[in-house]
Amino acid sequence: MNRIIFATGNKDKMKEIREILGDTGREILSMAEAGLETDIEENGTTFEENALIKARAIAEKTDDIVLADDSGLEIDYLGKEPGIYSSRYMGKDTPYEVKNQSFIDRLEGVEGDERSARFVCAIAAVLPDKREIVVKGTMEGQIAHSMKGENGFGYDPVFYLPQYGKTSAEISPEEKHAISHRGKALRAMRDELKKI
Ligand code: ITT
Repeated sequence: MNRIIFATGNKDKMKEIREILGDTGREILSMAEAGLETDIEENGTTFEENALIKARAIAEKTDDIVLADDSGLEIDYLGKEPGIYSSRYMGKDTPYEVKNQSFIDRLEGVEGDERSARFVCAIAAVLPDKREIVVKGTMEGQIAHSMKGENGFGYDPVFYLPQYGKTSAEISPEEKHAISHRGKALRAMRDELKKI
C-alpha cells in the first residue's frame, strides 16, 4: 500500500492531519520526514491552486501519494482578508497574538453577523499515476471580541463558534476535527483515496 507524504512544513497542521487520518492504515510522513523538503512558491490565486502547486512540487520527487493543504481565514468585513495570505499576514514571523489582536482592533464597533468569518481548507492529492484530486472544507464562525483558549494554533483563539459559545482554541481537538475545515476536507480526501 502506498505511503502518504504530506507537502507541508507546518507542524501544527501535521499534528491535526495525523489525528484526523490516523485510521487510514497508510503510513503518513511529512515532507521533512520523507527527506523531500523544498521551498515552494505559493503563487496561485485560490486555496485549490496553491494546494495543487505544493502537492505537484513534491510529487515530482516521489511516486508515493502526495497530499497538500492550503488553508486560511476569510473575514467578510475585511473583504475576505487575509485569505490565501493567512500565513504571510503581517509577516510570517509576527506572533499570532499580534495578528489576532489586529483583527479585533480592525473590527472595533462591528457587531453580530457583521463579524462573520470562515476557515477554508483545500486538500490536493497527486496520485502515483499522477492523477490529481482536490477537495475543500469550510468552518463558519465569527471574529471574537477577545482572544481565548490554548488549543489549536494560529487564528483559533480569535475564531468564535456561536454554537459552542467558545473559540476554536477552547474546544477539544476531537470537537474541532469533527466540524473543522481541515477535518471535512481530509475526510472527503480519505473517501477519495479509498477508491484507488
Ligand atoms: P504549508 O504551506 O507548509 O502547509 P503554511 O502555514 O504556510 O504551511 P498555509 O499557506 O496554508 O500554510 O497557511 C495557512 C495559515 O492559515 C496557517 O499558517 C494559519 O495561520 C491559518 N490556519 C489554517 N488553518 C487553521 C486552523 O485550523 N486554525 C488556526 N489557524 C489556521
